Amino acid sequence: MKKYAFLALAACAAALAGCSGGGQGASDDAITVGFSQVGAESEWRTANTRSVKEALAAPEFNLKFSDAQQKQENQIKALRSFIAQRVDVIAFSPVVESGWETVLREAKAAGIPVVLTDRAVQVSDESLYATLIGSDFVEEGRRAARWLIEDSEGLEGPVRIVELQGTVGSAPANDRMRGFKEVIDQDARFSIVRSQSGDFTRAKGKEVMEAFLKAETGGIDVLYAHNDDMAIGAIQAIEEAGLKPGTDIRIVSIDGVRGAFEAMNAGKLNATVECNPLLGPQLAQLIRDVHAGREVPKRVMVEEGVFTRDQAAAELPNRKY
Ligand code: GZL
Repeated sequence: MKKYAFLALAACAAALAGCSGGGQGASDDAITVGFSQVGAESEWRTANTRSVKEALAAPEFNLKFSDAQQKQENQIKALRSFIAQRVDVIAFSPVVESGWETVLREAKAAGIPVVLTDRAVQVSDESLYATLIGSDFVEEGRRAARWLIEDSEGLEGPVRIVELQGTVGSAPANDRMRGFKEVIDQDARFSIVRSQSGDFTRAKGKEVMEAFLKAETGGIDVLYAHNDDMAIGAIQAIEEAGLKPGTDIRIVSIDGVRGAFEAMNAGKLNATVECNPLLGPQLAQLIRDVHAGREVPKRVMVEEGVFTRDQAAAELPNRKY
Protein backbone atom coordinates (compact mmCIF):
# COMPACT_ATOMS: atom_id res chain seq x y z
CA MET A 1 0.00 0.00 0.00
CA LYS A 2 2.86 2.33 0.94
CA LYS A 3 4.24 2.07 -2.63
CA TYR A 4 0.99 3.35 -4.19
CA ALA A 5 0.67 6.17 -1.67
CA PHE A 6 4.18 7.24 -2.56
CA LEU A 7 3.35 7.15 -6.30
CA ALA A 8 0.19 9.22 -5.76
CA LEU A 9 2.19 11.77 -3.82
CA ALA A 10 4.80 11.92 -6.58
CA ALA A 11 2.06 12.50 -9.16
CA CYS A 12 0.68 15.37 -7.11
CA ALA A 13 4.12 16.89 -6.75
CA ALA A 14 4.54 16.77 -10.54
CA ALA A 15 1.11 18.35 -11.12
CA LEU A 16 1.96 21.11 -8.68
CA ALA A 17 5.19 21.85 -10.57
CA GLY A 18 3.60 25.17 -11.71
CA CYS A 19 2.65 25.94 -8.13
CA SER A 20 4.07 28.20 -5.51
CA GLY A 21 3.23 28.90 -1.86
CA GLY A 22 3.38 26.22 0.78
CA GLY A 23 2.44 28.48 3.61
CA GLN A 24 5.79 29.75 4.90
CA GLY A 25 4.87 31.27 8.27
CA ALA A 26 1.37 29.82 8.27
CA SER A 27 -0.03 29.19 11.76
CA ASP A 28 -0.67 25.57 12.82
CA ASP A 29 -4.45 25.84 12.40
CA ALA A 30 -4.13 27.79 9.13
CA ILE A 31 -6.70 27.38 6.37
CA THR A 32 -4.97 25.57 3.50
CA VAL A 33 -6.18 27.15 0.24
CA GLY A 34 -5.51 25.76 -3.25
CA PHE A 35 -5.74 28.65 -5.74
CA SER A 36 -5.66 28.06 -9.53
CA GLN A 37 -5.10 31.28 -11.49
CA VAL A 38 -5.87 31.66 -15.24
CA GLY A 39 -2.36 32.82 -16.14
CA ALA A 40 -0.44 36.10 -16.51
CA GLU A 41 -1.96 37.27 -19.82
CA SER A 42 -2.73 40.91 -18.96
CA GLU A 43 -2.04 43.85 -16.65
CA TRP A 44 -5.41 43.08 -15.07
CA ARG A 45 -4.38 39.49 -14.29
CA THR A 46 -1.05 40.59 -12.80
CA ALA A 47 -2.87 43.00 -10.48
CA ASN A 48 -5.43 40.31 -9.60
CA THR A 49 -2.70 37.80 -8.71
CA ARG A 50 -0.92 40.39 -6.56
CA SER A 51 -4.15 41.18 -4.71
CA VAL A 52 -4.96 37.50 -4.07
CA LYS A 53 -1.41 36.62 -2.94
CA GLU A 54 -1.22 39.64 -0.61
CA ALA A 55 -4.58 38.85 1.00
CA LEU A 56 -3.76 35.14 1.45
CA ALA A 57 -0.23 35.76 2.75
CA ALA A 58 -1.72 36.30 6.24
CA PRO A 59 -0.56 33.62 8.77
CA GLU A 60 -4.16 32.33 9.00
CA PHE A 61 -3.80 30.98 5.43
CA ASN A 62 -1.52 28.37 3.87
CA LEU A 63 -1.67 29.25 0.14
CA LYS A 64 -0.85 26.79 -2.63
CA PHE A 65 -0.87 28.89 -5.85
CA SER A 66 -0.93 27.47 -9.40
CA ASP A 67 -0.60 29.43 -12.70
CA ALA A 68 -2.41 27.62 -15.55
CA GLN A 69 -0.88 29.61 -18.44
CA GLN A 70 -4.45 30.06 -19.80
CA LYS A 71 -4.91 26.29 -20.28
CA GLN A 72 -7.99 24.56 -18.87
CA GLU A 73 -6.19 21.21 -18.64
CA ASN A 74 -3.61 22.79 -16.32
CA GLN A 75 -6.37 24.15 -14.09
CA ILE A 76 -8.10 20.76 -13.90
CA LYS A 77 -4.75 19.11 -13.03
CA ALA A 78 -4.16 21.68 -10.30
CA LEU A 79 -7.66 21.22 -8.84
CA ARG A 80 -7.15 17.43 -8.78
CA SER A 81 -3.84 17.93 -7.04
CA PHE A 82 -5.46 20.21 -4.44
CA ILE A 83 -8.09 17.50 -3.85
CA ALA A 84 -5.35 14.85 -3.46
CA GLN A 85 -3.60 17.11 -0.94
CA ARG A 86 -6.93 17.51 0.87
CA VAL A 87 -6.76 21.31 1.03
CA ASP A 88 -9.43 23.01 3.15
CA VAL A 89 -10.79 25.28 0.39
CA ILE A 90 -10.29 25.49 -3.39
CA ALA A 91 -10.53 28.90 -5.11
CA PHE A 92 -10.06 29.48 -8.84
CA SER A 93 -10.74 31.78 -11.78
CA PRO A 94 -12.01 29.43 -14.54
CA VAL A 95 -10.33 30.23 -17.85
CA VAL A 96 -13.47 29.17 -19.77
CA GLU A 97 -17.10 28.61 -18.71
CA SER A 98 -17.62 24.94 -19.62
CA GLY A 99 -15.90 21.61 -18.82
CA TRP A 100 -15.79 21.84 -15.00
CA GLU A 101 -18.63 19.51 -13.93
CA THR A 102 -16.49 16.37 -13.36
CA VAL A 103 -13.67 17.92 -11.37
CA LEU A 104 -16.11 20.00 -9.30
CA ARG A 105 -18.02 16.80 -8.46
CA GLU A 106 -14.70 15.26 -7.33
CA ALA A 107 -14.12 18.28 -5.05
CA LYS A 108 -17.67 17.97 -3.66
CA ALA A 109 -17.19 14.22 -3.06
CA ALA A 110 -13.98 15.04 -1.17
CA GLY A 111 -15.91 17.54 0.98
CA ILE A 112 -13.79 20.49 -0.25
CA PRO A 113 -15.76 23.72 -0.81
CA VAL A 114 -15.01 25.70 -4.00
CA VAL A 115 -15.00 29.50 -4.30
CA LEU A 116 -15.14 30.98 -7.83
CA THR A 117 -13.33 34.28 -8.30
CA ASP A 118 -13.46 36.66 -11.29
CA ARG A 119 -15.11 34.34 -13.85
CA ALA A 120 -18.18 32.07 -13.83
CA VAL A 121 -18.66 28.40 -14.79
CA GLN A 122 -21.59 26.72 -16.55
CA VAL A 123 -22.67 23.70 -14.45
CA SER A 124 -25.96 21.78 -14.11
CA ASP A 125 -25.73 21.85 -10.30
CA GLU A 126 -24.97 25.19 -8.63
CA SER A 127 -24.19 23.41 -5.35
CA LEU A 128 -20.84 22.50 -6.96
CA TYR A 129 -19.51 25.89 -5.86
CA ALA A 130 -20.14 27.95 -2.74
CA THR A 131 -20.01 31.45 -4.26
CA LEU A 132 -18.73 33.58 -7.17
CA ILE A 133 -17.06 36.92 -6.55
CA GLY A 134 -16.52 39.02 -9.67
CA SER A 135 -17.71 41.79 -11.95
CA ASP A 136 -20.87 41.98 -14.04
CA PHE A 137 -19.34 41.54 -17.50
CA VAL A 138 -22.66 42.00 -19.32
CA GLU A 139 -23.05 45.42 -17.67
CA GLU A 140 -19.44 46.27 -18.59
CA GLY A 141 -20.33 45.59 -22.26
CA ARG A 142 -23.47 47.72 -21.95
CA ARG A 143 -21.44 50.58 -20.40
CA ALA A 144 -18.98 50.48 -23.32
CA ALA A 145 -21.85 50.72 -25.81
CA ARG A 146 -23.60 53.50 -23.88
CA TRP A 147 -20.36 55.52 -23.87
CA LEU A 148 -20.01 55.03 -27.65
CA ILE A 149 -23.59 56.14 -28.38
CA GLU A 150 -23.13 59.20 -26.14
CA ASP A 151 -19.78 60.02 -27.78
CA SER A 152 -21.39 59.70 -31.24
CA GLU A 153 -24.06 62.35 -30.61
CA GLY A 154 -24.70 64.35 -33.77
CA LEU A 155 -22.88 61.83 -36.01
CA GLU A 156 -24.87 60.72 -39.08
CA GLY A 157 -23.51 57.17 -39.41
CA PRO A 158 -22.93 54.55 -40.58
CA VAL A 159 -20.45 53.88 -37.71
CA ARG A 160 -18.40 50.76 -38.52
CA ILE A 161 -17.16 48.90 -35.43
CA VAL A 162 -14.54 46.15 -35.16
CA GLU A 163 -14.49 44.04 -31.98
CA LEU A 164 -11.52 42.36 -30.30
CA GLN A 165 -13.05 39.56 -28.20
CA GLY A 166 -11.43 38.07 -25.10
CA THR A 167 -10.49 34.40 -24.71
CA VAL A 168 -12.90 32.19 -26.68
CA GLY A 169 -15.42 30.53 -24.35
CA SER A 170 -14.56 32.69 -21.33
CA ALA A 171 -17.31 34.37 -19.30
CA PRO A 172 -15.92 37.90 -19.82
CA ALA A 173 -15.73 37.42 -23.61
CA ASN A 174 -19.23 35.91 -23.89
CA ASP A 175 -20.84 38.47 -21.58
CA ARG A 176 -19.03 41.60 -22.81
CA MET A 177 -20.00 40.68 -26.38
CA ARG A 178 -23.63 40.18 -25.33
CA GLY A 179 -23.92 43.37 -23.26
CA PHE A 180 -22.34 45.58 -25.93
CA LYS A 181 -24.52 44.15 -28.73
CA GLU A 182 -27.71 44.45 -26.62
CA VAL A 183 -27.23 48.24 -26.39
CA ILE A 184 -25.54 49.06 -29.69
CA ASP A 185 -28.22 47.21 -31.71
CA GLN A 186 -30.74 49.79 -30.45
CA ASP A 187 -29.11 52.44 -32.70
CA ALA A 188 -29.23 51.77 -36.48
CA ARG A 189 -26.15 53.93 -37.16
CA PHE A 190 -23.85 51.28 -35.64
CA SER A 191 -22.75 47.95 -37.08
CA ILE A 192 -20.11 45.47 -35.93
CA VAL A 193 -18.34 44.65 -39.20
CA ARG A 194 -15.66 42.30 -37.77
CA SER A 195 -15.33 40.41 -34.46
CA GLN A 196 -12.47 38.07 -33.54
CA SER A 197 -10.63 36.88 -30.42
CA GLY A 198 -7.36 38.51 -29.38
CA ASP A 199 -7.19 36.20 -26.31
CA PHE A 200 -6.90 39.18 -23.91
CA THR A 201 -3.22 39.73 -24.85
CA ARG A 202 -1.43 42.78 -26.37
CA ALA A 203 0.40 40.66 -28.95
CA LYS A 204 -2.71 38.94 -30.27
CA GLY A 205 -4.69 42.20 -30.11
CA LYS A 206 -2.11 43.85 -32.38
CA GLU A 207 -2.05 40.88 -34.78
CA VAL A 208 -5.86 40.74 -35.18
CA MET A 209 -6.14 44.53 -35.55
CA GLU A 210 -3.53 44.39 -38.37
CA ALA A 211 -5.76 41.85 -40.12
CA PHE A 212 -8.87 44.01 -39.56
CA LEU A 213 -7.12 47.07 -41.03
CA LYS A 214 -6.04 45.12 -44.13
CA ALA A 215 -9.47 43.54 -44.66
CA GLU A 216 -11.73 46.50 -43.91
CA THR A 217 -11.07 48.54 -47.07
CA GLY A 218 -14.34 50.42 -46.34
CA GLY A 219 -12.64 51.92 -43.27
CA ILE A 220 -13.03 51.38 -39.52
CA ASP A 221 -14.58 54.05 -37.28
CA VAL A 222 -14.46 52.37 -33.85
CA LEU A 223 -12.60 49.59 -32.04
CA TYR A 224 -14.35 47.88 -29.11
CA ALA A 225 -11.80 45.76 -27.20
CA HIS A 226 -12.82 43.39 -24.38
CA ASN A 227 -9.70 44.44 -22.43
CA ASP A 228 -7.16 47.26 -22.35
CA ASP A 229 -4.21 45.01 -23.23
CA MET A 230 -5.71 44.11 -26.61
CA ALA A 231 -6.61 47.78 -27.16
CA ILE A 232 -2.98 48.80 -26.46
CA GLY A 233 -1.75 46.19 -28.93
CA ALA A 234 -4.27 47.46 -31.49
CA ILE A 235 -3.10 51.05 -30.97
CA GLN A 236 0.36 49.97 -32.20
CA ALA A 237 -1.21 48.38 -35.30
CA ILE A 238 -3.29 51.50 -36.03
CA GLU A 239 -0.23 53.77 -35.76
CA GLU A 240 1.85 51.43 -37.98
CA ALA A 241 -0.96 51.72 -40.56
CA GLY A 242 -0.45 55.50 -40.55
CA LEU A 243 -3.72 56.26 -38.73
CA LYS A 244 -4.31 58.18 -35.47
CA PRO A 245 -5.76 55.98 -32.68
CA GLY A 246 -8.35 57.89 -30.62
CA THR A 247 -9.09 60.20 -33.57
CA ASP A 248 -9.25 58.34 -36.92
CA ILE A 249 -10.42 55.27 -35.02
CA ARG A 250 -12.10 55.85 -31.65
CA ILE A 251 -11.32 53.13 -29.10
CA VAL A 252 -13.31 51.93 -26.08
CA SER A 253 -12.02 49.05 -23.94
CA ILE A 254 -12.49 47.43 -20.52
CA ASP A 255 -10.40 46.93 -17.34
CA GLY A 256 -9.14 50.40 -16.41
CA VAL A 257 -5.48 49.37 -15.99
CA ARG A 258 -2.70 51.95 -15.71
CA GLY A 259 -1.68 51.40 -19.35
CA ALA A 260 -5.18 52.48 -20.43
CA PHE A 261 -4.96 55.74 -18.46
CA GLU A 262 -1.55 56.43 -20.00
CA ALA A 263 -2.99 55.77 -23.50
CA MET A 264 -5.97 58.06 -22.78
CA ASN A 265 -3.57 60.72 -21.49
CA ALA A 266 -1.72 60.47 -24.81
CA GLY A 267 -5.03 60.87 -26.68
CA LYS A 268 -4.81 57.34 -28.16
CA LEU A 269 -7.66 55.69 -26.23
CA ASN A 270 -11.08 57.29 -25.71
CA ALA A 271 -12.64 55.43 -22.79
CA THR A 272 -12.14 52.43 -20.51
CA VAL A 273 -14.80 50.64 -18.46
CA GLU A 274 -13.37 49.71 -15.06
CA CYS A 275 -13.18 46.03 -14.09
CA ASN A 276 -11.71 45.85 -10.60
CA PRO A 277 -9.07 43.09 -10.14
CA LEU A 278 -8.39 43.91 -6.47
CA LEU A 279 -10.63 41.12 -5.16
CA GLY A 280 -8.08 39.70 -2.67
CA PRO A 281 -9.51 41.04 0.63
CA GLN A 282 -13.12 40.11 -0.27
CA LEU A 283 -11.94 36.65 -1.42
CA ALA A 284 -10.06 36.10 1.85
CA GLN A 285 -13.21 36.89 3.86
CA LEU A 286 -15.32 34.53 1.71
CA ILE A 287 -12.76 31.76 2.27
CA ARG A 288 -12.88 32.35 6.05
CA ASP A 289 -16.70 32.24 6.01
CA VAL A 290 -16.92 29.15 3.78
CA HIS A 291 -14.30 27.32 5.87
CA ALA A 292 -16.21 28.17 9.06
CA GLY A 293 -19.43 26.87 7.50
CA ARG A 294 -21.09 30.29 7.54
CA GLU A 295 -23.73 31.16 4.90
CA VAL A 296 -22.32 33.21 1.98
CA PRO A 297 -24.19 34.90 -0.90
CA LYS A 298 -24.11 32.84 -4.12
CA ARG A 299 -22.98 35.96 -6.02
CA VAL A 300 -20.77 38.77 -4.69
CA MET A 301 -20.54 41.77 -7.06
CA VAL A 302 -17.65 44.23 -7.39
CA GLU A 303 -18.35 47.97 -7.78
CA GLU A 304 -16.69 49.81 -10.71
CA GLY A 305 -17.06 52.86 -13.00
CA VAL A 306 -16.27 54.24 -16.49
CA PHE A 307 -13.34 56.59 -17.23
CA THR A 308 -12.89 58.83 -20.28
CA ARG A 309 -9.95 60.66 -21.87
CA ASP A 310 -10.68 63.99 -20.17
CA GLN A 311 -10.55 62.33 -16.71
CA ALA A 312 -7.31 60.40 -17.30
CA ALA A 313 -4.74 62.96 -16.06
CA ALA A 314 -6.55 63.59 -12.78
CA GLU A 315 -7.32 59.90 -12.15
CA LEU A 316 -3.91 58.44 -13.07
CA PRO A 317 -2.25 59.13 -9.67
CA ASN A 318 -5.15 57.39 -7.90
CA ARG A 319 -4.92 54.15 -9.85
CA LYS A 320 -3.99 51.13 -7.72
CA TYR A 321 -3.45 48.76 -10.70
C1 GZL B 1 -12.12 40.06 -16.11
C2 GZL B 1 -10.93 39.15 -16.37
C3 GZL B 1 -10.35 39.41 -17.72
C4 GZL B 1 -9.80 40.84 -17.88
C5 GZL B 1 -8.63 40.57 -18.77
O1 GZL B 1 -12.60 39.88 -14.82
O2 GZL B 1 -11.33 37.79 -16.29
O3 GZL B 1 -9.24 38.53 -17.90
O4 GZL B 1 -10.72 41.73 -18.45
C6 GZL B 1 -8.06 39.32 -18.14
O5 GZL B 1 -7.68 41.61 -18.83
O6 GZL B 1 -7.15 38.72 -18.97
